[in-house]
Amino acid sequence: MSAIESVLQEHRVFNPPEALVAKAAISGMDAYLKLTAEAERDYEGFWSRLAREQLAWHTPFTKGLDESNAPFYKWFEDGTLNVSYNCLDRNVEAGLGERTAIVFEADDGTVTRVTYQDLLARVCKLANGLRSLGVKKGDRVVIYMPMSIEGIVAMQACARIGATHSVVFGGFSSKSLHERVVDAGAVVVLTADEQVRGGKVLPLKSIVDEALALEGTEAVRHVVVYRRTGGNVAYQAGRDIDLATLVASQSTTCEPEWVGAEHPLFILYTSGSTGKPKGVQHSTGGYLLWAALTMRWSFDIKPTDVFWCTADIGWVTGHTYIAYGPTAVGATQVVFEGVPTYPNAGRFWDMIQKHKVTIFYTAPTAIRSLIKASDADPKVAPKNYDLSSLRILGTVGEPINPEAWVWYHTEVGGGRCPVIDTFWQTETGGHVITPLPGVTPLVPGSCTLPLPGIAAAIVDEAGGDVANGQGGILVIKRPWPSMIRTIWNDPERFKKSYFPEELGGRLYLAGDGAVRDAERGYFTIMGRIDDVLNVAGHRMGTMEIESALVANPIVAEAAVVGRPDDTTGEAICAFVVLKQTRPSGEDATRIANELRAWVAREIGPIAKPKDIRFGENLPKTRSGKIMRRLLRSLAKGEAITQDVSTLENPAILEQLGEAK
Ligand code: 6R9
Repeated sequence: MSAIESVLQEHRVFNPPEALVAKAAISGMDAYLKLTAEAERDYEGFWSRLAREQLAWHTPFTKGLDESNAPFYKWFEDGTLNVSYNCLDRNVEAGLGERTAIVFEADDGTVTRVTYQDLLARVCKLANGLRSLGVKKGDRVVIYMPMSIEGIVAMQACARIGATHSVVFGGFSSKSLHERVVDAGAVVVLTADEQVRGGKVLPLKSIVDEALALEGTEAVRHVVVYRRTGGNVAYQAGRDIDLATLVASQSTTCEPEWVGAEHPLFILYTSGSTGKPKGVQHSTGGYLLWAALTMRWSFDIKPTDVFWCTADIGWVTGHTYIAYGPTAVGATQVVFEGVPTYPNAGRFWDMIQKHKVTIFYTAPTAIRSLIKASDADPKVAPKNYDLSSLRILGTVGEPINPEAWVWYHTEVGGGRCPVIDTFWQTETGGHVITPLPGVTPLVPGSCTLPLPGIAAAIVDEAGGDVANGQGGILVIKRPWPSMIRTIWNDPERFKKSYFPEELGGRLYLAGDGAVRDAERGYFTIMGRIDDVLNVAGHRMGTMEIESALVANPIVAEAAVVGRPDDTTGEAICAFVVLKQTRPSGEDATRIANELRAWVAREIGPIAKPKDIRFGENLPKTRSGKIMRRLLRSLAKGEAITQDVSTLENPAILEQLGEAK
């Protein structure tokens, strides 16, 4: 049975716990429906009310939504505010200065606590430091840092002075980093000497040096280095400076730069269906509204909670639910440097027990790998730990299969904690379709219903509505405050990718297939419908990996597809034609390993193909199109039942069936 069939046949329903409903921010289905009706009645007024309630404005806005240049929508445009002021000063002014903002646990288990007062002081010092390097409002700053207090401070410091940050995940290669630094036109790069994950020390600064040695990076004036390990790294005189040196003499206060609500808070690169990553540009006001609102709505955050999102700041989840959301609502959060399997696969449970985590937010791929690990070694199973502090669980990044959902609910949540399956994307800024802990009866594998005001729908290829029970294309019919504003440097691509003419030019195209069930209208996401793979919750473009492979001098041609994988959701499978004759036996294994290492260097280890298969050619139609559908069947190991009569070279299928 396929994953989607198993969700659609899922009849177990888990009602929200009474005690939770009683105290929830949105309490009961009637309260949800009331908000939905309010948005329906007065869409602009609804979001304006929430923006006034949730955020501190320096200058109030007078208009909610501006649609005059659609699909380049603007929200709260004439209002001014500052994100760092909202996340830090506002909490301190409200008397929360002594509250713990961050409980940081390092890879080796060392714990550091930072209060809101401390965090504000550290952010101000770095903000002043950046200003002293000449960084101004609107300048771009690339952050290539490990999970750390400093990483969050760096993001908040940029926000404080109105610099637009672009965080690049620390697992990306120098080439990927270079591409992003150039596209963003960064003037400063913030990094660390090294990073520590799973007991291993990995380079960062040397990768920055490699990236900046490549062409087109002349705009980068300074590299600021956080000393994480104290390892021996090269410094370029005049360009590189230690973070500690930069902030040493800086003041602990710093006047925030008041920016317009549409000012770009950040650019975050994500994969699309071409080889070039897209710089998703987010706003200040609408984005921050979402970060705060969804902490309250989806996670029902309370002053007594200890929130833990296990994402990395290099991904959007680490932006909205680590750097901005928890701080915007004055929450206490755990931030973790390491990996879930070090020193053993009980690490998450141990940390939940130790820090009395109440809301835990992780990815299905982590859950699935921890299920496997605790099957193999019962000592690391959640039942060996006291997880009674937990009250809400969340998941994000990819569809969660019902088996993993039920395990999470039962073994981790003790059957008490709602599992909040939050569907969203880099482009949506925060949750868009998600259950609410005090509202929604849960069905394992379904992300249930849109947030109030989110006009999610399923349409066919012409943009027409599709009946419940029938699959189709997931769209959002009206603009919402935290939506992507544009693709940095490429507004045309923004329009084409997200508001395609084929769908009428006004529907936001998510890029996922979905279905609503007939009974409740609940949404289930069926996965990407474009050339984007989701490997362990990481978005990877097939074209990006193909371009990396063909950049190798021995490769003539390559095609990349995904195939289902028990742990990572999808796995990368590459079909490769070499310039030399097709290798076999040990030769093939050796070359496959070389190509994996090559892709790791070109993009990053997350893009390494799991399977590499060599052929003398790829299956093509007579007009020369690669038949990807056939490749997907081959990757899965399925018998080919499709019509192959249009295939130029049917004999190739047999060769490509063998994995290396
Ligand atoms: C936040 C994030 C977005 C893509 C998205 C979809 C998949 C995310 C999901 C989910 C099913 C969920 N996705 N959450 N699929 N259920 N709860 O992951 O952003 O990295 O941009 O990925 O991830 O395919 O289109 P991003």
